Amino acid sequence: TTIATRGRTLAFPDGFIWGAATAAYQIEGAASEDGRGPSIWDTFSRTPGTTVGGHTGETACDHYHRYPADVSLMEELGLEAYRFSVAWPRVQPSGSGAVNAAGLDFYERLVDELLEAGISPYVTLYHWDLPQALEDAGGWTNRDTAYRFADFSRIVYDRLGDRVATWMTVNEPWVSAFLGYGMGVHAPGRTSSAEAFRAAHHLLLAHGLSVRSLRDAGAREIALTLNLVPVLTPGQLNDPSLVLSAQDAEAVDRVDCLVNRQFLDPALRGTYPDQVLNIVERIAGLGHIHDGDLKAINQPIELLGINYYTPCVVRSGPGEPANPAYPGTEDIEFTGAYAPTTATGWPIVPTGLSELLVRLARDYPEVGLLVTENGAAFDDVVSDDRVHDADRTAFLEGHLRAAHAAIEAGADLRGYLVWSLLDNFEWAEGYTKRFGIVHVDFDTQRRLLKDSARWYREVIQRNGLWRERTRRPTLEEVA
Ligand code: PNW
Repeated sequence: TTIATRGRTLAFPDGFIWGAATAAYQIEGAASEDGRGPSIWDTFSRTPGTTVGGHTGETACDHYHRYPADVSLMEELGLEAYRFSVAWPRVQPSGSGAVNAAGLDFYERLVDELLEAGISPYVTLYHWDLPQALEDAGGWTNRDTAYRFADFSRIVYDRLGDRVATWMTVNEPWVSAFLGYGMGVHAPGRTSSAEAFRAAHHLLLAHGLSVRSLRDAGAREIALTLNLVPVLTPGQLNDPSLVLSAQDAEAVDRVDCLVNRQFLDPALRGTYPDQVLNIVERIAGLGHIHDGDLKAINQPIELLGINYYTPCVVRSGPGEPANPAYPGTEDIEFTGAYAPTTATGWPIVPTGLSELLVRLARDYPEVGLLVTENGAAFDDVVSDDRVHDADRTAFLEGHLRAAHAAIEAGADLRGYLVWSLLDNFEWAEGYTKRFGIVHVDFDTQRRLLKDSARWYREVIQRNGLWRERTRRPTLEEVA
């Protein structure tokens, strides 16, 4: 890829895709309307003590009713792509069998509205809202759920496949498995490391079976979306060329295997790393990994979706218990990074994105890359109908510069989707963490473009950044 320098513009490649992302349960609301069945996030968020303030996605951004105005907003921003997810329990209220026509109708209306506005729909088939009936039968710890997901994928494809070009299977299986079944901080709120590993494998199997059924039906562009995390030591944060001790190198490799390669390798190479198999065997046994599964998981795909927020900083720590989110990490210290943080407390490390992209391009050269999520929560303040979220703009600019550097280093990065279009239901954090480039007043449902959205619109228009860093406003301009 060659990138032209156009005057003062730091240009992205021609055809680079600019967009934004959301997920069904985080924005739709209308949780009990038009025949939608309950999902594990309805059950979980209605359980006292699970989400901040007891918040649920019952109403969220009311996008289910307001989608035409929301698509107009996207058009106003000049978005070229919009990634959203299909709520499985809207389409199949009990996760298998009967199809709810009203559910499919909604996504058809949304897709048509997007196409009319010239925006490409990017469809995620699973963004965490498992039908409760399937959870009652074991959820992702039950192998059968993977087969049900392949059926559901086909049902959605059959309705929208003539209009949707890009299909994403499961979003962030690591989060579903380890925060949902291991730590219990996400739905379904179970706390078993063994179940988390089984869930992870079945989510991968679901991906593979879904790719197969989408492909059979004619899908041409299919992606797996992973939360990918550069893993490094505190020393490497300051000096990337630092040579690690054998113990620190082992700590980094083990965490990298658990969070990244546990998913990348099966999907893109058809293997589990030995380090992962050893840990899975010790904690969960290997009985749930059947002959032929890795072959089923390793289906050719066109795109890898990368959700990047923050790196994972670790070093050797003899005697440390395992981090509950990462079973198998005994004797490793999770130090965190000494860096400014966002409102979720996540350190801001834009170079993590370039390192990640360059590494993926090197280790998995066959697959195209797409940033499917990147963004940040900050404590926004509305005044005079404006949100001066300079911190978010700086976050996005820093990460886009990092993405640009990775492209220059040869990474086949096709596009960038900001998380998120709208402030929304941020899972366990409820509505207290705002990731949107568009502000939402959850009392009135009024939308307001933040300064970051206006900035992003200009970036899209010029297909690039400014050579010089965005000028900070003077005090007078802020006043
Ligand atoms: C991702 N963690 O979730 C999801 O794909 C989005 O739905 C979500 O809104 C976004 O990132 C921001 O959080 C994550 O605690 C949630 O490690 C939690 C974690 C990671 C990703």
